[in-house]
Amino acid sequence: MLKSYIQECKALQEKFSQKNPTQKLITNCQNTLNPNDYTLSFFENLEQKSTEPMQIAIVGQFSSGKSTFLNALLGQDILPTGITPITSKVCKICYGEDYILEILYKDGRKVLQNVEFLHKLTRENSKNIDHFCLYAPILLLKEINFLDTPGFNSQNSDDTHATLKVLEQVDGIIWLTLIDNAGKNSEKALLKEFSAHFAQKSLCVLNQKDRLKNEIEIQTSVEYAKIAFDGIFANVIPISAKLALKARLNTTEKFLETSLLSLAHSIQDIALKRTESALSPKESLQKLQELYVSTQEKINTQCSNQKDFEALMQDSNMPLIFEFLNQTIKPKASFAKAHSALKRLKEMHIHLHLQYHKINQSYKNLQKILRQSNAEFVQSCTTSKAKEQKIFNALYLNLDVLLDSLAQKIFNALEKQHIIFYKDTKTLLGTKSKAQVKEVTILPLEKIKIALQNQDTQLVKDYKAISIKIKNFLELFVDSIHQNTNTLSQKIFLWQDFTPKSLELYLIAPQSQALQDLYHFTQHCYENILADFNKDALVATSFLHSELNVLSNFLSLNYNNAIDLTLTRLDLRIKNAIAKHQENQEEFALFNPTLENVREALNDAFCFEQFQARLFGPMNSLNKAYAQFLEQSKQTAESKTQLIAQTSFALKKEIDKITQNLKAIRAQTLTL
Ligand SMILES: Nc1nc2c(ncn2[C@@H]2O[C@H](COP(=O)(O)OP(=O)(O)OP(=O)(O)O)[C@@H](O)[C@H]2O)c(=O)[nH]1
Ligand SMILES: [Mg+2]
Repeated sequence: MLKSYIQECKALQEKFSQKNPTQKLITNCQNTLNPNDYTLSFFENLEQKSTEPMQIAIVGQFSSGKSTFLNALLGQDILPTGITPITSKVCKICYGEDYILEILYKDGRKVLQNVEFLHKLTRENSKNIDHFCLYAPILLLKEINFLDTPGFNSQNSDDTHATLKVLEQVDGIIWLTLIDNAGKNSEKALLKEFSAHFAQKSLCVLNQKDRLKNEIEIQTSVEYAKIAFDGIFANVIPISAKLALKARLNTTEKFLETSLLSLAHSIQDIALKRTESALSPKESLQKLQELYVSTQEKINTQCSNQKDFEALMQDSNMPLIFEFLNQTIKPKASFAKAHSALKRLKEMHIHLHLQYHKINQSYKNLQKILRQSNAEFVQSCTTSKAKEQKIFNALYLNLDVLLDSLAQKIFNALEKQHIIFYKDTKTLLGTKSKAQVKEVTILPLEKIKIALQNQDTQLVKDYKAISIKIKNFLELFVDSIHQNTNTLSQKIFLWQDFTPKSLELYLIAPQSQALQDLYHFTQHCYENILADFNKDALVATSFLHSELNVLSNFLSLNYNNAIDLTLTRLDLRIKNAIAKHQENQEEFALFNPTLENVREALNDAFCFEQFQARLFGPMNSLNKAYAQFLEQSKQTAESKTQLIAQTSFALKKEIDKITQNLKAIRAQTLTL
């Protein structure tokens, strides 16, 4: 297996080393590019085109003598000719070891036939045929292929169509026109359509010059055609295809080809009859004698006519056509092949470069949107936070005022009572207890509790209202945050809509991986980009939601407890102080709560410090929620931008490869 692999590699290397520089460059370019960026047929076609013989189409009005002209070129009366429109299918004439006809059907079938088949064709029985390929053992065909085409201006528009299609693929044309009718406006209009494409590789042939009276008429027609077709053709040559064909069918080579073959047949025939004893020795000798004499006569005629046929050939002007083909077309053929292959290769690379550039640009546009989003988020959050912060602070101040009035109410409810305290004094007679009446503050616990915990009082209603306001504050925040993500979504959806449209114009490689990736990315824009920003918004919202819930629930569920706790603590403190004072008046003072003492007790029971920190402090919950959203969305934008940057980097690498190829193509073009 390894052996066959090595052999395969060697064969490939050998094939590669036989390639000319243009072909090598084509292969290099193909190897460099991403396989999804081109179709195999493009490079196969390109390489084939750069090696195959030059394609020259014989075109002109119907019955101008195109097929006769090609027969004269081939030196064979193969292609059917006639005074009505005859050729209805394109016939490509290429090099082959033998004369053989390949029929290429419209359904893709290929069938080999004798060349005589062409003469049996009718429009009816050739309906399913697309075109023909005629193989002939003529060396010129190794370098130039000719295409016989249906004539223009026949009544069948399909013929004109078939010819126009051929013109898109060939490298040059021979325009064949009647010498006494050349340079008509209709001809010029038709030629102008495609002549620029062929430039100096085209020839105008004025046919049937034998029908004009003399050389002066011929020259007049040539001059007229030269002016009429100015700039379109490399040359204008008057010929007679009919005379040329006649001359070519009667050359000494042709004579030898046919005579030697028939002589061999005749001798073989005599020999056969001799072995079968059908001929006596005398008869056989006589037959040989006759064959000798008739052959001698044919040779004599050929020798005496040879000069006439040579003159006929000169007179037909056909040698000028061969000269043009050999001296003008052939040298240009290889150059033209390489040039056209490089041109197509360059065009393909430029388009591909543009496609990659556009893809990259699309990603860059997205990066720009993401970068801008960050700055826009900061700006919009700063504005909305400034507004919301005032409302947020007001919630805290409301609670503060409410606790103040609660404190006042409790303070006002404190009562004074007179209690007798006994103080022991030591006398000479022993210890003596002395009674002393003192005014003390007491807390009518149950009475205040009932008054403060009555749900119908304005105070309790205000208190509940704060709880609801704190809970509802979240909506404001959610609206502001969504405003940010919605603006970003709109921009991204616009980008998503615009991206495929912006690429339509530059599509050369629809299967390109980079393009497919971009399409996939745009189709999944939400999952790829927006989902994470929405998640950031959700995380910040959830944070604030739980913060506000804690505060709001504390206020709504804990009011009675907090009041209980405040009053019980105050009462205990007062009672403790009285008890201690009872024990030792010097050491322990009575406790007469001030307004501040009451407020402090309320602060404690209501966890006021928590409210202060979460609603008012420098790092209050609103501040934290916004900071969290901005930080998270900044990180999200950065990670997305970085991801896109990686894609962009890979794209740039491809673009660099294409640029390198383009440089090599340009350099190779300069060497031609
Ligand atoms: N007198 C004269 N007749 C010619 C010459 N060349 C061709 N013809 C005749 O012109 C007629 C048309 O020739 P074709 O070769 O069939 O012309 P074509 O351009 O191939 O015609 P379509 O295939 O129908 O478009 C035939 O009868 C030819 O014999 C020429 O040089 N002189
Ligand atoms: Mg023809």
